[in-house]
Amino acid sequence: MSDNYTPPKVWDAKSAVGGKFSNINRPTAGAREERNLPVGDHPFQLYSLATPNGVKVSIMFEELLEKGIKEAEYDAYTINIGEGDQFTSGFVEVNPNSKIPAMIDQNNGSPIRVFESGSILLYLAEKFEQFLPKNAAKRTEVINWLFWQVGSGPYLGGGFGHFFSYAPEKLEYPINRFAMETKRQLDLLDKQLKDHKFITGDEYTIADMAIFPWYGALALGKLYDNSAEFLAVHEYKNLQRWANMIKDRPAVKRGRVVNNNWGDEDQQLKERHSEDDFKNINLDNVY
Ligand SMILES: N[C@@H](CCC(=O)N[C@@H](CS)C(=O)NCC(=O)O)C(=O)O
Repeated sequence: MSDNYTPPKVWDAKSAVGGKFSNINRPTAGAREERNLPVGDHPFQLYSLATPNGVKVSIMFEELLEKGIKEAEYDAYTINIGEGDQFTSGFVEVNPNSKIPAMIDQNNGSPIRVFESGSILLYLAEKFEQFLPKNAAKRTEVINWLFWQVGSGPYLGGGFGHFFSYAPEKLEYPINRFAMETKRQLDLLDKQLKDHKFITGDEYTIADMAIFPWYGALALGKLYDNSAEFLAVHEYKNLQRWANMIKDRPAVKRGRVVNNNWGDEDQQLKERHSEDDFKNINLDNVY
């Protein structure tokens, strides 16, 4: 790699190596291996990993169950994206885009596949009529912020987080570019949360569930080593207040450990099939 890169006339995949996760990247879509996914007995099958995008959905399931909605019972299986599980034929049938999270609603024998974290949150919110207001203006505002998160998150994750933590060398230009945008997003959320208890008002909704695992975790110093200091996240007081409120929700703590396969053993629930599975998990310190 050099400081003065001149792009060739036609890009060549062989030259695009380096950095965390680069070993699984290829410029083609589709299955690389024949392998079926496991299927449990519950109405919903979740194929995921405890990354910020993944935990949005496990938090939603745990919040539905916390409300006593037994029809939201789910089996969760870990998709190890570092090992390429997302490129197996079974996973690609559920999500042709090969990214977690992906879900099947068994729907009494007429399965419906749902992929993209935002789409899954909306699907479950509509199915159970929870965490999404019925009033048109309020509902639209929740969807505005849900789409904001799925559109903005990649600047934080794929942009700032990638160049700050994962890239093979520290490069000033992309770190500056994405730190600028990330700080702007943090300021936006801080301003929004100044006169709103939750993201869109007095109600906790799927917008909070989508935004917390990224921007809440960043504000709490749980994303990308040393980034909290670098981005001075303590300055965003309203965001801090909201993040500290959301992190203490029991369903958020449970959702965070589902499909977690790294860190302390007592915070890893690789498969989740019932509430009993949390018995050996320490939920005190997950965020
Ligand atoms: N827009 C997608 C993004 C999903 C996504 O980027 N998932 C990552 C993990 S956080 C993934 O599966 N990466 C595997 C890969 O890129 O091969 C969503 O919100 O669901």
